[in-house]
Amino acid sequence: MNTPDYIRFPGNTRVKYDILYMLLESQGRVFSWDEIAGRTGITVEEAKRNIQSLLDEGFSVITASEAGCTVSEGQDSLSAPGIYSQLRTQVLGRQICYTLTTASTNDDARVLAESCPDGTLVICETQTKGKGRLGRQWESPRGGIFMSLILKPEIQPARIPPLALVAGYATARALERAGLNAVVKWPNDVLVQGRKLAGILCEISAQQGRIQYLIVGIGINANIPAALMPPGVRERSTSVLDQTGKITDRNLLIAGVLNEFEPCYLRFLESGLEDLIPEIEPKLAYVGSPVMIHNAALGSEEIQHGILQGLDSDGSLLLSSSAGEIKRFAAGDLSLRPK
Ligand code: BT5
Repeated sequence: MNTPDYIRFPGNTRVKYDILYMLLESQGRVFSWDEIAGRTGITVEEAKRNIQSLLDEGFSVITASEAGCTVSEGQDSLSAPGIYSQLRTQVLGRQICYTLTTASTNDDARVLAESCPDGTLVICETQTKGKGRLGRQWESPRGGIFMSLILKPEIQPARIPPLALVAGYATARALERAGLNAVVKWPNDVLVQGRKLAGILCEISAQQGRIQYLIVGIGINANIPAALMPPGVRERSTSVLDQTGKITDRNLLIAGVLNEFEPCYLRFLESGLEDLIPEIEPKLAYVGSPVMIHNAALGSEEIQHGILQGLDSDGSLLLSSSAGEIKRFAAGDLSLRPK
């Protein structure tokens, strides 16, 4: 499989992206052609060709005229330098692979994993075949966050399933910092006001009982009005924009997710989920409420009912039956709904 033309930061950044980030970092300021050329060490003609190439690539936030170029203020655009400047991590996101549009960042991350270090972040502006679990689709219009982390932990593959919950928890905390009351819906969703705002898809590649790499894909409805989602998704989803009424800084939110996720991930590698449960459980949706759980792979006859009690030490969900019996459900292909 071929991945689209990813730009690696730091790495193979081309001059046109240096120009783009210069404009993005000083939104509202007009850069003359001479200044652009002087700052990037190219001729004015080359500067014009590079700007045209960015416009052809879809960066319509740029306005070019005889006087020079600008990005008007308040534009929402992903930028690797914009993410770096807000990162407080040691490993996660220290390399960023960026492209404008692709089928799925998770699929590309699998290919990039061969040549990229642990912690690499793969991001894009839109996905044409965004993936959910079990072959489901993830709606990925522009304005959302589509990010995949390449991780290379040295732990047993069997310990990985609860990691989606940890990533969901980190995402919920980052959303909280953005002013939202976010909760984690076992096993892989983030909800705000009962609607889905983010989803996690973890994929693993293992050989002979050893993890080669792990991909943690996170989709967040940032600056997308849920009304633009197709019927069926629209009614059950929400976005940061819908919740706050404001365009959010996606670079800040991405850095926020990584800043929250890294310490949790390191603790998870060190001591498993158990250590994190006291923090995650209070953020778990539907605790104490009646829920139903079904195995999407097996069909509706597999539906089970109960009161959601919390998490077992391995991340399994605990439900109590009307007879008071406690049942455990391992993440697998299960979906949870309020009753
Ligand atoms: C998920 O699956 O929630 C995992 C989503 C992971 C997406 C990220 S984006 C970056 C990376 N690259 C990828 O290709 N994927 C990852 P699941 O639990 O199966 O939920 C999928 C269901 O959520 C769909 O069947 C819809 O009902 C609903 N849905 C689809 N798009 C949505 C959206 N943008 N917002 C809210 N709900 C959505």
